[in-house]
Amino acid sequence: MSTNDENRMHPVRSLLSIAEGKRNFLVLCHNNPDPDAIAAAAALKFILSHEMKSKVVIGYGGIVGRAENRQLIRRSKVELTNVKDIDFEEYSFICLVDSQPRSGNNDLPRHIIPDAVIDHHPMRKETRQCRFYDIRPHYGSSSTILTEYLRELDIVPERRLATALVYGIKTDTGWLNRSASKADLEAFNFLFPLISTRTLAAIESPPMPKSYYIKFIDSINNAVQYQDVIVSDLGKINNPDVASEMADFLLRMENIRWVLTLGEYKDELILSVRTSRRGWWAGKVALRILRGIGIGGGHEKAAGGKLNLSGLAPDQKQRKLEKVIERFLNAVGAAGIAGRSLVPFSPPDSPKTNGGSISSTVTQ
Ligand SMILES: [Mn+2]
Repeated sequence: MSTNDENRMHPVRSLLSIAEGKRNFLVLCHNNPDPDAIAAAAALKFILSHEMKSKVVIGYGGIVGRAENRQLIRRSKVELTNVKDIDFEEYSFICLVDSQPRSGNNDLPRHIIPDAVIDHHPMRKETRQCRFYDIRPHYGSSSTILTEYLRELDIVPERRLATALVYGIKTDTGWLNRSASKADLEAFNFLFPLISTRTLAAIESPPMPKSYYIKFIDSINNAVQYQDVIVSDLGKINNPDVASEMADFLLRMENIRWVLTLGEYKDELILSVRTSRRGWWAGKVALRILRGIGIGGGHEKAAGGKLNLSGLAPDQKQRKLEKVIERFLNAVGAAGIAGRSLVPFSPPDSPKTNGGSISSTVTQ
């Protein structure tokens, strides 16, 4: 555990003691929040409103993309407020959850030092300036940290919150199989008898939009295989979570150990890295391929990042994309391997040429 010294023994008590006397609380998730961020924020909101008898707002930047995540919010009745409707100056206590200051994945204004940070990503030096921080990179999820806080306070979470926390642990650890520790298993075992399995099932299989199915076509058609590595350029995507959804999907292919997916969302190139290898490789690779050109990071087997494309002409965008792919192939030891299209034949109706130039298979 990497916490301020006085926090080490009873982190939640330290958190509550520095929150004493404050009135308006903001719990801020990372952008495009995932189930772990949503559930951990909901648990922290519960703790703060229960113990401090004060108003607590959960904020997030970006959008909630995945249908599962929207279903989680609906079924767990978690209220989230987009940062565009948040005036940060209104809050006397700001807590970052599942994210850290200046990590590039949250919309906290740069001049604000949050009062508290709770996260399970690797420690950042900016976090040490905060009055309270509880950073546990060896944990599989932030939901696990928050479950421990509830237990420390003898709070038995009600069904909806327990269900959300289980889903948060489940998605960040792939049913306790990915980057999970003994603490994650213990939190899971504590929560599981308290959940609604019917709600959990409803969260896991919501109705999917048609665009979701159509994106599979691009992710397969545009996939290039380099032995046990797949790279797929998804073209334009309608929400940033599509990159990770398609990366998860492609990683399940037999004999594939690495996947990189890339997608253009608004003015950014979003990328997602997945591996079945153990040992923090995904996070390291994401950092390496984005060094100096973007921001990113992640966990043992799943990571991601983004780089800015605003103001770039199409050929400049293309060069950036190629640079990312080249760095990725270098980082995973696939440089020099000839890539082959995953699909061994062109779809019957795809045009082969376009006015003499080779047409892209990116269909938008
Ligand atoms: Mn997380």
